[in-house]
Amino acid sequence: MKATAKAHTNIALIKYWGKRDESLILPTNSSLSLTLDGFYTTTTVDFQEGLMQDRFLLDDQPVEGDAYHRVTQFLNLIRRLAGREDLYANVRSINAVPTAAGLASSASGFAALAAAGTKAIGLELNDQELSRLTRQGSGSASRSIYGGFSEWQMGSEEDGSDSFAVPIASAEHWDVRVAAVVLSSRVKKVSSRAGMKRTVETSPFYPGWIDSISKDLKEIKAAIHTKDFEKTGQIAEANCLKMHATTLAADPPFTYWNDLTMRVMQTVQEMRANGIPVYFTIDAGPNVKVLYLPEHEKSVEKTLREIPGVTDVILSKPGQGISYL
Ligand code: 2P0
Repeated sequence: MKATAKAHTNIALIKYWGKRDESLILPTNSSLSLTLDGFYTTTTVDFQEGLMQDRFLLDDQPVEGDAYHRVTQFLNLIRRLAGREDLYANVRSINAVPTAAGLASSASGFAALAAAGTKAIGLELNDQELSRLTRQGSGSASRSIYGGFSEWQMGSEEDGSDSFAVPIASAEHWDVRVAAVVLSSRVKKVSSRAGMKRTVETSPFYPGWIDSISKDLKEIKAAIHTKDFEKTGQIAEANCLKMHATTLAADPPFTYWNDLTMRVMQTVQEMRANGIPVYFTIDAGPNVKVLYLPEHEKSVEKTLREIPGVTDVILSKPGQGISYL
């Protein structure tokens, strides 16, 4: 009972920042992302009779500890859904997500695991059901079921039945590019899980964040549909700054930025002042992702690479949703 699936990671333009239920992974706000072609995970799940426990190989290395635990917990959900709690699996994942790029490999990782695992055990889930299940592995992964732009609708049910992602526009709809600017491969000090929890619990700015989401979402969806790059970029950049502002007001306060993060942000704003439409967004780490259009690729890449302290710039197009190999 074996299946292989490939999933791409995604970059949030409207950020997921906060949970209302930590075990079911239910968010306090809806979010919207672009799936990226350049970063993906390929996972094979092989359920076998007679195995005594799950085994998880990541890039051919056996994984133990927390990461192993998250995978077996997620396989438990699949086993329970299929009524096959007697089966264990060999799981083999290959990550084509440079960890140093600061793009969440948990998004592509759990999306590929969910797709391969459910298929291997014989479940036939539609995209919505698959997204809802994937959400319980990692929130942002729920959006990686689809290619192009997708929205994770937070839902309101306590059991999470209405919290899943839906497609907004395909990868073919609009060729918006993303440059991942690599600054640092240091392990982040505050994980996104811990960071969002502290922010929800202590930041006086958090209610302001929540209040602003529905307007951002409504406006960015309209801008994506009409391919209004300036509008899309402005909303994404402002949404990112708002998310990061909430962490500065947390107790104890923290930030994911370092000096180079600021430098890249300023360079992006300078490029814009010089007439090149580019916008930044930043997740729970110091690296910056830059949104641009294909016609500006050469100049954007060159300018970003010239910033002292930038170690790499990785370019990506919109990517596809889940596929089975
Ligand atoms: C996002 N991030 O929307 C936001 C923006 C980081 C900043 O989703 O706890 O790994 O597994 O649900 O999805 C990172 O958090 O968190 C994240 P869990 P996840 O992409």
